[in-house]
Amino acid sequence: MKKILVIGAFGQIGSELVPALRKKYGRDNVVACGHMHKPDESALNTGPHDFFDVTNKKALEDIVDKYDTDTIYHLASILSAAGEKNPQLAYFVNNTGTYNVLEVARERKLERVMIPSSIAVFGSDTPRDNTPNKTILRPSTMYGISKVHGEMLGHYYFHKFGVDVRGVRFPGIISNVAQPGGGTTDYAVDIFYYAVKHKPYTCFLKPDSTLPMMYMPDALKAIMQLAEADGSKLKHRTDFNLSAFSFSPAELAAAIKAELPDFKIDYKPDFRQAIADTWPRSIDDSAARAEWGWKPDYTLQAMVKDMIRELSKRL
Ligand code: AKB
Repeated sequence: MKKILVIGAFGQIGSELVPALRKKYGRDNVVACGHMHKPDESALNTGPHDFFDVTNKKALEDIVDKYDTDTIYHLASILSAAGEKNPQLAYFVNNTGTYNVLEVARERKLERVMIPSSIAVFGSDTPRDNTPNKTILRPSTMYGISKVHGEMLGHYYFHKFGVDVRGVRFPGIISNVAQPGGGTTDYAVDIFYYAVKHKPYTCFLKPDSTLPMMYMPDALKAIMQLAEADGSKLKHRTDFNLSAFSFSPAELAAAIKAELPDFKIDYKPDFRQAIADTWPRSIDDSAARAEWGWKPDYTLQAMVKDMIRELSKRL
């Protein structure tokens, strides 16, 4: 039976990935590990959990041994906007954390390591429409640089040491459970919290700033499907482009207005606009589709309806 360690388990993706993994592999086989995010008691009572700092290699080794780990999902990362406020911290946490995970996986001969990447690997030299899998990677943020580093290091550990490292380049992720923290795409989650409370929303990106996005159930499906994919069929490893839908703030606002006609939005772009301006508008994910059968379930309209339904129940 698999013994899975999720690092960064109480962040935006981890908060929903842990329950999904527990459903599939059993409650006691998935250990939720946090450091900076401290969840409430109800989240802790759902299964095994621990706290440690992934930049401390000895602490990581101890946790991997303690839980007899064979698979790691390494989600701990400082995102694009937060990383631009403290690039030194983003460099340290993102690069050292990934290096430690790969080193421990090599030394302990772990079965698999999942390290998500991001559309932040792309930069202003990259084609912005239908961005290919293999293209120019010259990001403008420390977060993007650390994700390029993670992809390349993962590739190196696979070819040099046989560590089975896999990863997808996530677009902005929209979810109704945990809120993201410090990303350029966070507006696409925040906006729903205002809309269902019938409050006007001020968006930090321009109305026509189109970015690729995805609903959380598709993001979970992608990472779990890639983890289970037949390795012999994978030509890529750590850098699969993924696409679901793209929209601008104005298009998202219109889709919300179709459900909640009193919703109002205005725009006050800040430093995050310069980051968004270097990211793709749409993504070519044909490699993921061909190599492991990726296909998203949610359209923009289906995501908007579901977000409003779920948040209205809770808020
Ligand atoms: C961010 O905005 O930094 C993240 C990402 C696209 O990786 N959501």
